[in-house]
Amino acid sequence: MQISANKQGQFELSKLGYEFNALEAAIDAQTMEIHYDKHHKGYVDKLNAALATHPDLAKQPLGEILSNLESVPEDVRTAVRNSGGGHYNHSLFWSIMGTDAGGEPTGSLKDAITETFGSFDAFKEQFTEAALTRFGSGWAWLSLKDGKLEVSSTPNQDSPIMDGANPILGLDVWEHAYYLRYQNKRPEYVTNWWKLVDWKNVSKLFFAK
Ligand code: MN3
Repeated sequence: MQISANKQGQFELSKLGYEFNALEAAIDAQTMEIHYDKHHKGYVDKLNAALATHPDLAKQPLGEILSNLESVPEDVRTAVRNSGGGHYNHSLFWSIMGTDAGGEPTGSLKDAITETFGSFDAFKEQFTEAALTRFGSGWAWLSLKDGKLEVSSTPNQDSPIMDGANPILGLDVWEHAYYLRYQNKRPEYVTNWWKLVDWKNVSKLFFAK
């Protein structure tokens, strides 16, 4: 997914394609508002603060910066990893959820999932397992790496893109993503979250590989 800074070299909070209350089937409006306006915005602000001293970096798309973290100056590397990862991951997360959602993918994405995991249900089980076994804060992912689909999880705001993969579906399992409605019941959040997956947008990321 392509995320670039504006002409002033500032990364900006990505626009939501729906209202805060649109995802009530799994995520309440208050959680959405805090998650987007406070958490995600915080990552964007901290990323911009880190890049302010290295304006040349902001000329690259965020995905390129994150896939070459070792070439980011050491004084801002951790900040770029955490806040740049946070901006990238959340931008993807908002984009793969929607109101016309749930069910299963179709077409080539469905075929690729079936070929890789055996069936859509087997994929869903593996992804859910990755989300539930990620200890503490992190993410579960479906990514393309070297042309193949794979399920993984990452801690904190790390992203598969830091490891040479292209994430096309991501689930935020930080407590801030679900605690107000679900408290400690992460499995219930994950079960409900599948109703929000907009497979058309996941397919767009799949084909953008
Ligand atoms: Mn989050």
